Amino acid sequence: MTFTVWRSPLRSPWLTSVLGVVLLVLFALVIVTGFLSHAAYMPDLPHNAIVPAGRDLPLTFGWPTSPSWLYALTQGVHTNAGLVAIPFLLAKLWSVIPKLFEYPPVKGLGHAVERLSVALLVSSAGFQLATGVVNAQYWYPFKFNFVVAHYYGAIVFTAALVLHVIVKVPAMRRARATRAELPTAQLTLSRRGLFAFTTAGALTLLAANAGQSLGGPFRRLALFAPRREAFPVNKTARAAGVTAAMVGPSYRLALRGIDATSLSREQLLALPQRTARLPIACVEGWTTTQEWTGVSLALLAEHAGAPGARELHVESLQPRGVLRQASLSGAQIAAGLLALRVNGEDLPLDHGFPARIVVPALPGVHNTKWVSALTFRS
Ligand SMILES: Nc1nc2c(c(=O)[nH]1)N[C@H]1C(S)=C(S)[C@@H](COP(=O)(O)O)O[C@H]1N2
Ligand SMILES: [Mo]
Repeated sequence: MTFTVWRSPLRSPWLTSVLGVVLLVLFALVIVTGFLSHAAYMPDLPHNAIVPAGRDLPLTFGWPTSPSWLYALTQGVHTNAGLVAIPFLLAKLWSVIPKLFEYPPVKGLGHAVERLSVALLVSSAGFQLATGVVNAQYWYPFKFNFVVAHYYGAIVFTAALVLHVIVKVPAMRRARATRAELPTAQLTLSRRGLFAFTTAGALTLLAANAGQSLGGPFRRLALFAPRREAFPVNKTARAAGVTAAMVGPSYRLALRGIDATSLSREQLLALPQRTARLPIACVEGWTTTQEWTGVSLALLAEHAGAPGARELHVESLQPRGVLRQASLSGAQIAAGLLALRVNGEDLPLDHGFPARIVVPALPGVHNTKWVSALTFRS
């Protein structure tokens, strides 16, 4: 028995299963790129752990340093596919809403387990999409750590989705054969109209966001993005607690390896300089590519008496917060820069003056600004 308020003849197992296939493709993209993003953080290195390494899935590997736009691509796909999924998820929930009010609510043990797994799937999908959307708005309104919660949420969501697909494959097979002709007289919207409406919603979200993921001139077109300028500032020096006095003439970069030394900014500028066009690509799904100039990290490792170092611990002048330090792998040391200048000028304070890390294909979060110390380990 169902309530008669749900009268649309558009609802059918066929419609639900078609929307399910679209969502399966989108969610597969979101899940794969999401776990790749976790691996790109290199949580096996100290200070990069977003969940304790002993309690993590064994999914980390040596995230590559080329092509330089690799993280911009994977995270762009992750955030944009997630956004596009929202209208299709809403349409699919609409297509099955009468089932929510089914009577009796539970028909037996199997039915109870199925309903519970659907509840877990819907609530975890809602949690992942909601936290993802506010993160893509650079908004952190909750008390918990976004990255940790979104990661644990992803594990629950992935498990619930796999279970749901296994349980529903037979029903989907049956539904494909049941595409009935609809009684056109009763329709206020055709089936084609429903798909057009849902797709239009998805394309609107995509068009309003994709520009910040593509970067360059496209950033201007991202109407839903909070920052549309070509070279945005994520966290200002002021917000990080970095003052002009801290980066004044008394600034010295501490270099530790076998030897411990320190270099002034003038001494850093006197070393051989390298220039490279490299992106900053944030977990929030935006990217910006600029021309960075500075000293290669491999050369600084030699200065610290640790040529070919396998690990680098980077610390910032920033007094507090988890983002004041990060670790890089041997491959990232070999490919990375300690940038002193950008686009031919001194780094602006908000972009990390006197010196910041820039490594190809690295998530933005590890491109530490206002670097105070580099410790190389072999
Ligand atoms: N010291 C420090 N470095 C930092 C951060 C920070 O908060 N503190 N934010 C990181 C993050 S999350 C990103 S995406 C980039 C953004 O670089 P931008 O502010 O130059 O755009 O800087 C990274 N470096
Ligand atoms: Mo970031």
